Amino acid sequence: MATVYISVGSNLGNRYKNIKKALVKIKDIGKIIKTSSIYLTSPIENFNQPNFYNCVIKINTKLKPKELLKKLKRIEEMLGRDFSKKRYQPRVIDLDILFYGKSIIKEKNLVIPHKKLHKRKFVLWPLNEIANNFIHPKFKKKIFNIKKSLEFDKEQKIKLLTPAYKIKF
Ligand code: PH2
Ligand code: MG
Ligand code: MG
Repeated sequence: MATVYISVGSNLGNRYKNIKKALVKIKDIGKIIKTSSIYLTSPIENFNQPNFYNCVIKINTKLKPKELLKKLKRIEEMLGRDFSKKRYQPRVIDLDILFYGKSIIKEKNLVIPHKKLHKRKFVLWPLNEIANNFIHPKFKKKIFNIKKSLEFDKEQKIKLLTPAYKIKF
């Protein structure tokens, strides 16, 4: 059994419902242990797209990393994600594996820990809520310390939505 952190994002259609639907589907592939609040975040990489709803969840799963990736892609597909479009376009749902236990994996289609998580407020803020003491297996730094290094970044906007937006399981 592995403990996995997954980043969940949506900026197309009913963002809250999309996240909720994704979590319902994720329950079929693992046990959801924790969910962060949902945050309203400004887009990064492609600035010319709608704001995102983002959260992070912690699950326990028996699936191996590759199998998990495949199932998450399948869920994105079931929710109507259009894979024909080029990168960084608005998406119904995006499910990214952040950490798979303490594993470090470098394969063509799967890099764990997620390559950019340490640069992204939309990952670190919700992640810090549920895993502030988790140690990044590559950088050997705790999440709350990585988060600190981004606190002065004024470009990336992030706002906590009301606690009512926290999805409980
Ligand atoms: N995902 C991206 C690129 N930019 N920006 C925000 N705020 N939230 C995201 O989930 C996000 C993004 C690529 O997956
Ligand atoms: Mg992503
Ligand atoms: Mg993705």
